[in-house]
Amino acid sequence: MEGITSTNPIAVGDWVEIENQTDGESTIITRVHERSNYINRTSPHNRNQHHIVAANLDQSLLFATLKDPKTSFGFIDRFLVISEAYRVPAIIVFNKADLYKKKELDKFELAKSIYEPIGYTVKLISIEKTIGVEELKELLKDKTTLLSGHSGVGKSTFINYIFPDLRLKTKEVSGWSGKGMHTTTFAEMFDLSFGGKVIDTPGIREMGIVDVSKNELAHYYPEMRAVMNHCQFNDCIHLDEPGCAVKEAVNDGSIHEERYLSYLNIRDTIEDKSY
Ligand SMILES: Nc1nc2c(ncn2[C@@H]2O[C@H](COP(=O)(O)OP(=O)(O)OP(=O)(O)O)[C@@H](O)[C@H]2O)c(=O)[nH]1
Ligand SMILES: [Mg+2]
Ligand SMILES: [Zn+2]
Repeated sequence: MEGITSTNPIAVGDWVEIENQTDGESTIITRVHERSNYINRTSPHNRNQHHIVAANLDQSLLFATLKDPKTSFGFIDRFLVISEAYRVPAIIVFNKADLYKKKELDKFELAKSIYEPIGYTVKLISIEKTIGVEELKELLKDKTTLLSGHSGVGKSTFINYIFPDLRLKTKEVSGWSGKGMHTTTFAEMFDLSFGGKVIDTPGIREMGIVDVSKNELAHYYPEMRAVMNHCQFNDCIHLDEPGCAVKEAVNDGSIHEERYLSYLNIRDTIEDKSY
């Protein structure tokens, strides 16, 4: 894609070949093996650059919280679109259950009712109170897993739970903004003693979508993908075309309205380049 460059030609998770230099001190990377997949997003510093978050992933755990800080469904949807686009299965984990009152628990139930029927696993955990964390740990076995989410949602706290000797830096969510300061500053991969690898990453504020055009966005909503071949026009973009199966499904409630609204929202934020 013209004008777009990657800020990191090598990402965590890449398999590389190295060569020791004759000086006996330095090592150079001579080759990066082809990636089975990767997650790419716009660089937080420059919209025209992209940043490969990680490569060769079996799954991603999206850490979300409904309190301190709040993760919006819009953010979750952007993350899911990216995961679909790069074919990385995503699991949504709501952490800090110990802080949830009725309002947050209702919100969690709503999330479950939106995301589970369309194929995503949704979990409620509290690392603080050790609720649900053992089961989550089991999901990591023999897989390479990316941990993602806003800053302050507990990604490093989860890694510390798995590796008690590691003592990664974690930090209280800063009070004034409700958003955590970024405590983890670079992506790092850890080998699990029971098989598999897990990658801790710095918190993300915005999931900038690259490599997805306006017109293919609906393909990355599994529930839309499932019905869109019944649209009257095969170039239907599900806005207000006649005979649109997606709109029909939204009207009869089989596609959740929140998801359709997020589709419209995300669609608006995608710039059409040379597609
Ligand atoms: N109440 C509560 N606090 C938690 C829980 N899990 C983590 N925290 C706290 O949340 C704060 C942020 O946790 P971190 O693990 O640093 O968050 P992070 O996602 O790694 O943040 P970045 O590295 O900035 O992306 C810390 O003060 C943790 O102790 C939980 O289950 N309940
Ligand atoms: Mg961290
Ligand atoms: Zn349609």
